[in-house]
Amino acid sequence: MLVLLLTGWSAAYGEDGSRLWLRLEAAHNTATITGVKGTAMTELQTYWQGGPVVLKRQKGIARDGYTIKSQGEKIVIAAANDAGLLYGAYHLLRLQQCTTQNAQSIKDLDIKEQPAYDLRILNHWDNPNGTVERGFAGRSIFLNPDPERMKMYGRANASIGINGTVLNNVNAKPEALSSESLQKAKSIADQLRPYGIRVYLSINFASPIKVGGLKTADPLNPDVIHWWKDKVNEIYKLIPDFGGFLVKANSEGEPGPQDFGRTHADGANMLAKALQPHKGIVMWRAFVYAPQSPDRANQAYLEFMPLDGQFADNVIIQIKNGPVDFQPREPYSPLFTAMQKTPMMVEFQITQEYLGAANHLVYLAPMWKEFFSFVKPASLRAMAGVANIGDDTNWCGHHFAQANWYAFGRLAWNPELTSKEIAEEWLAQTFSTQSNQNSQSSILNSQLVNVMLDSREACVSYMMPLGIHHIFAGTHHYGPEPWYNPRGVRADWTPPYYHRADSVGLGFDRTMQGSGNVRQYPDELCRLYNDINTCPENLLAWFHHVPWDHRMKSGRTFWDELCHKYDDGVHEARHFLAVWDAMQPYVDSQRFDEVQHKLRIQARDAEWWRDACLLYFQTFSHRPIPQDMEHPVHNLNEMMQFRIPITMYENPEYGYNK
Ligand code: GCW
Repeated sequence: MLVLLLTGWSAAYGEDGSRLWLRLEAAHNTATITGVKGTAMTELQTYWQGGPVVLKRQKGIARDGYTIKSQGEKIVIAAANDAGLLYGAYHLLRLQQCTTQNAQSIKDLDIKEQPAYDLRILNHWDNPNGTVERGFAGRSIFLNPDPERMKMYGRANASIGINGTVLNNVNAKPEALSSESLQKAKSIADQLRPYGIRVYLSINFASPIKVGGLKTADPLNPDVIHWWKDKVNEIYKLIPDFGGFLVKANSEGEPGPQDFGRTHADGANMLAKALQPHKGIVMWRAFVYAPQSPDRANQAYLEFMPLDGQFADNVIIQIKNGPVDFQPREPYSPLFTAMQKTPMMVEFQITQEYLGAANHLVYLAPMWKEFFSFVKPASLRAMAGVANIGDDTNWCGHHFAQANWYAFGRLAWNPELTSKEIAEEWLAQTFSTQSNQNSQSSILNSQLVNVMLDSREACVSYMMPLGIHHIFAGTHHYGPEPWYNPRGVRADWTPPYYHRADSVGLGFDRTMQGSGNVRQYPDELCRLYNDINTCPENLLAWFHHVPWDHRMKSGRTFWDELCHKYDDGVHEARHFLAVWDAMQPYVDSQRFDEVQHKLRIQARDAEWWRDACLLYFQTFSHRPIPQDMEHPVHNLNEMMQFRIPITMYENPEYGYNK
């Protein structure tokens, strides 16, 4: 016991990442916490090491918002609801963890916070059999929900303001609505309720047929309407605060209203009507595209714009940040600025399907902030993030992937926070210890904050620079496969559809002369993107078929610039490893080794991406790789033979490794 007390919580529990950023040490002298009882009080009683805190309910504060004020020796947290008190409590605990002094010194507080969005929600792509689609951190935490794990999940989410979770994959199995799964959803909802988190479910649009035994799922058919109403009532009997449905319809083979000659609005509104008496909502995804479409980037706009204004009040259209699919860089989806009369929410992907899975350190806040530099946060109703969580001990597969879960929550609370502020907070909470708390932790934080901030751009450079997109491997999506084009696979699932490399150049012509995609953007951006001389270079090959000899701002040809970008990316990835290696004295050994192992994979993968893409594109450009950069060290034919034998539910152990 004495040893435990002396060495503290962290030594007792080890540093395996299981406590995420909540590496709070149990308070030795319980502080006096008075006022409203509940989870906020319990958390503060357990972990707050400062002076007395009063929790009080106060009208006039926005829902989920709070104030924290010092009054003499006391700190008063006031909120309109329990969730607000809890968020206030976690704010205080965050201050305690981030200060280099002790909590007793936290004074003169005058904080006022309210969330930008009422709904801050995770989407789990978890299947009933425990696999997680694009999950790189093990199996579903909801398969056999472990109460301790659920509690930690609740705490972690509440600590960053997340208040909703969709428990199952948008590729929803009909059995998501069976009595057995609803019982399970109820049990999870009961465990998460104390943390202010509501549960939601993804539904399969054909459920009335597949579960209900009806002949149709036509949203205008009275029996179908009735079936959904009954189902919804059944759910609310079990889960009175159930949040609602997330729907992927008529997309990638999922059923939807179009199968019955109806529109997305008909489908969404029918479900919305069933949920409305219970205050439930429908999040209807705009991720749709037809295999025969000449430009997949055009599709969501074409299907949804004609329906603008036709959706019920409790429907929100959930749109991925980019018009294609979570690529390392895409322009924003033009639906966001086009739709005027429909509530919209953005769907970000926290899990790194296209950004190195759980092997690459890629901090995603800068990517999401880039989106918000085009789409005003206030134009949205809510924010969703595809979770990167599994049953791995450290939850996310990579210790630094935890930062993306963290950043998602913080930005859903306040999209004005900077990537740097969030990274600094996260680092301080995740890596500081008693022994490195002062000057050493600032060395660690200042070095790592730059690695984090530069990591997304580095990833773009070594994977898909200058607007290139969708050139990843088939099925599992890990690593480069710009040549992937097997017979029988739909064209818009193959890289050549996107990169269009030929003897002239590289890239997808989306100008007025091409697919016309630029027209979906506001006039000013349309003109900017349409002209190869004004189009931002980081989106050049997204909007243009760029001639190999096109002159870039640097004075180089497009081909030479492409080569240099790839090579720069490789050097950055190696630099991240070098910075980390120098951090060894300041990081516990387990996490040091695990992150080092991953950074080594990342550096080798970056080389693999560079070599594969440059050697492959060179077969079209017929131009030499510039002398003033490192030349490929791998052989194209060998890389083209290489396959990783995994499914879309696993993290690859490593990439090309010859
Ligand atoms: O990015 C693609 C993924 C699919 C996913 C789909 C979607 C859940 O490759 O695995 O399916 O997007 O968002 O619906």
